[in-house]
Parts: sequence; structure tokens; C-alpha cells
Amino acid sequence: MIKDESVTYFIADLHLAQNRPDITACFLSFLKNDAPKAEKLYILGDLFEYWIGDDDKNVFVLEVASALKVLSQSGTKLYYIHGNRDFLLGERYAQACGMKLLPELDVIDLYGKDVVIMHGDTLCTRDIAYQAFRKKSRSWWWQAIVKSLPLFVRKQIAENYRKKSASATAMKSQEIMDVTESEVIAQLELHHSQLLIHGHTHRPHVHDIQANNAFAQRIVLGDWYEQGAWLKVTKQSIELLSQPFQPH
Ligand SMILES: [Mn+2]
Repeated sequence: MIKDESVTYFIADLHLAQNRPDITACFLSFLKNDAPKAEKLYILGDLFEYWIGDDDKNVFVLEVASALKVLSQSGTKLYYIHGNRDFLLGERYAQACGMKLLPELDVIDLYGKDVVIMHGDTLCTRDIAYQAFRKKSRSWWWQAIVKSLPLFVRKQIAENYRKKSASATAMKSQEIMDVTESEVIAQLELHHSQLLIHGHTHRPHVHDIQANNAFAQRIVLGDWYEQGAWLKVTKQSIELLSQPFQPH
């Protein structure tokens, strides 16, 4: 397929899981039919519902890797930023997918504009308990301990964590779960940027804001629980798009 040199896609929060074949089917169709048109595809975290290590090789994750690899070999450049669910996704799996791992915050040149990209969990500064866990779980010692555990133990921990996380999320207010506006502005000003793109909150929207004493925007990507969702950026336009799941 011919690449459109001036199209870039952004996706996040697919939460791919073996028990959700409808999401996987929609994603594989996106990789085959839509993504090849773009010169670049940025995956801004939570591609998977959870990730316990690159050594957890099953048919499901290998199928996703090979579909991404086909896309990268067709010439679309793939970039990946970790989410809060799949932050243990490593260099080995990224290579199998043909995607480049980016730092948790990156400033990219998007058709002449400096744009800040991230998963978005670091913007939710009012969620003190989560930020404390995040800090611990990104440390080398925590990751070394977890990676040394046998696969079945890590699976158990991930299952327990998901259950705990779901009940903790249900308890927290909508406000705590959303980004802190002042943190958004602080990041835009720190990086001299007028556009921030992130996922995580599952509230797709283009927010018009003010930063650096000028017009700025914060774009939130949609999740894939009910439909496929991506952001299409060209030299002239910015568009949040979605695609319904195929009936089966
Ligand atoms: Mn997330």
C-alpha cells in the first residue's frame, strides 16, 4: 500500500486480552486496512490489559507481534510508550513487533510542531495512592524482584492487582481519576509546546486550553472497549476517528 507521507496515527488503551477476541479482531483489521496508510503509528500505552514479562509467550501475543511486524515491514514506523498496565513490556517484545520503545514522555516533531506525547497516568497527580505505586513499580529493584518470580506467580499477582485496581477505581471520584489541569499546562510550558496527546483516562476529546500565554490543545485518545479508536493527524487536520467492532 502507498504510504501517505503526511498522515500519522495515535492509539492507546486497547487493553488487548485473550478473553476479548472482538477487540483483537478490530485491532488486526485496523493494522491491515487503516494503519498501512500512515507513515507513523504511535501506541501510547496499555496496548495490553496486562503484561507480566516478555517471556510469557503465548499464541495470542505472538499473533499481535507478527501483525505489528508486518505493518512495520510495510514501511509504517511504529513507536511505543508504556501504559500503567503493560509497563513491563520489554525490548525483546518491542523488537518482535518492529516498534521502537520511547521514554514515558517524549516531544516529537509533528509536521513542524513540537508535540508532547505520553500515556497520561502521570498527569493524574491527585491520585496519590496510584502515584506512589507507580514510583515503586518503575524502580529497578521492584522490577528485578518481579522478573525473578516464576511465570505462574507473576500471573497470579497480575490477576490480583487487576481485581484490586478495579475495586479501587470504583471507589475513587471522577475528579481524582482525571488529569490535573495545572499539570497539563506545566508540562506544555516545560517543553515549550502547544499540543499534548495522551490516553489513559478513556475520555476521548480535543480540549482547547491556554499554555505559554497562547492557544493550546490537549487531545485524549479513546479506548477500545466498545470500538476501535484512533487519532489521525495530517499537515492540515486533526481528527478523532472510530470504527465499530465487526459483527460475528
Ligand atoms: Mn492506562
